Amino acid sequence: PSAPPQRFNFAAHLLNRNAAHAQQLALIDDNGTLTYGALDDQVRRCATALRALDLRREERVLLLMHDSREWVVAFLGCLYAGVVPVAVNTLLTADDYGYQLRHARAQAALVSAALAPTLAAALQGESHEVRAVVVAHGEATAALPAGVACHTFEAWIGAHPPAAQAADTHADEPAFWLYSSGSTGRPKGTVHTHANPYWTAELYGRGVLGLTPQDTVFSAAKLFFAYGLGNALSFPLSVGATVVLMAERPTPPAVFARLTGTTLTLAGRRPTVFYGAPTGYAGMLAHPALPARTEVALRLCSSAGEALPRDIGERWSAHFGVEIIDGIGSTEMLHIYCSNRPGDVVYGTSGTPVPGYELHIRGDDGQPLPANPDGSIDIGDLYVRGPSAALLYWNDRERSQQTFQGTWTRTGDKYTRTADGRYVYAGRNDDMLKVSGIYVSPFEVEATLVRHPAVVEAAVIGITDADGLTKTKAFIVLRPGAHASAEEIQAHCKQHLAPYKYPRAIEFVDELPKTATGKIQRFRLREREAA
Ligand code: 3SK
Repeated sequence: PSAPPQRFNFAAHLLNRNAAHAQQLALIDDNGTLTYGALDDQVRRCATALRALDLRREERVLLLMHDSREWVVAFLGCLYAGVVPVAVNTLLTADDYGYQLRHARAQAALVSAALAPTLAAALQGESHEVRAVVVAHGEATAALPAGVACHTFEAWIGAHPPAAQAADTHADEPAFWLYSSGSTGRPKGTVHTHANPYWTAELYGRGVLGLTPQDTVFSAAKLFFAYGLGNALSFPLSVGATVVLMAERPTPPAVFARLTGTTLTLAGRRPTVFYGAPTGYAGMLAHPALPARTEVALRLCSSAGEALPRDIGERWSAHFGVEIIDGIGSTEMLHIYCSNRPGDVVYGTSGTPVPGYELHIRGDDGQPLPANPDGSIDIGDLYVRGPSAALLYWNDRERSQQTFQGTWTRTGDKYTRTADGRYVYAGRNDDMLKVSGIYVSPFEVEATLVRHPAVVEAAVIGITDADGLTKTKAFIVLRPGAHASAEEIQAHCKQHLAPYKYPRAIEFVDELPKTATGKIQRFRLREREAA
């Protein structure tokens, strides 16, 4: 594909690409549908409405919404206006949102009504700069602080005419942020440009998945994840396909209802492309209501988030007669840069570099490891080079420099390469754990565990379940004479942390293995589990 022009606005690019088929369905969510013509109208109205809030180019707006037509309109409206949406995980705590609002210096927030109470709690205190909140999917149910104007999404958009012109943005100008977690410290504000989603859509959405206007796509991964944003926004809208959006959690029954087209708004339309994560595929395969092959219309499935165990891929293909295209991507690269290919899938591998990206496996000296005589490469650190890398982590020179090294990006993953050139995941080179495809820092969980009054010390590691997937396990030392059940400790974590971070298994121990200087030896716990 050719590079985008120097003056390039990704939202305007999507609207222009679809101008000729205004009647085609763009979005189907739980409450209704939107054609490409109506999407164009709403995005441009949203841009005017944002400008009317006095938001200026490059100012940030928090986007905290459940997947819906409004999410897409809000995101593209911001880009069209040159305002920068900061799309955040809907599963976090008020404390997390408070940090993100201050860190991004968000001037406004766009929120689903169900999430408005958490946002309102995050807005307590003086240190944020939010002047307006726009509530979608109902009315705000919680009082916002004085001085913060409140609007209702539909009326707010409806009150403004469509903007005639998109902001004249540069292809390399910040377009949006996503937050990426690290093993320590606060999450990193990862700044992406207008050109970056263009590249991922061309190189992976079109180049690898081969999406066409005839496709109907459905992603279990939500839009606030880089994976979901490509799956259900940049890729399908770049080719004029139809997107199915779902607000609720992607439980097996919820996903089955969409795959079989049995919700009210789908009315029989069935996705041709499904994107999930390994834990979701494993959960569906184990579910008694798994639809028959004849009930779905899939031509292709995609997986990312963590390495797809071979057995899950093989069982899914045997049942549905379609391949799962497993790949590896990152928030920093915006989407998948190494992937299997339709018709050329080797389960248990992440495939080969997506054309447009280059990979290195580097040794401890930072140099690419030489290939062995048979062409294989031993284990090392994976680096990637390609046109969709983020610019930087906001206000964090140190971590930016560790990750974005000139034209190369350090992925934090360890990989090997087979003799026939396929990349095989071999773990992380930091302590991060991927649980259900989402990063969890063991240190953050440990810090929460020791806030429980009965806990003296805790260590959290990743363990592998029967499906070959990673789950968290906490080893806990209780205070002498104190009592606490595993369920109570888990409830404590769900209360003080984003609930998905709670440890799935708990073992009470008398002491934790430590070095002579008192450092917890997590590797000994891992060895014990593996034995
Ligand atoms: O986890 C992944 O493999 C991934 C894929 C696409 C986009 C973002 C991520 C983190």
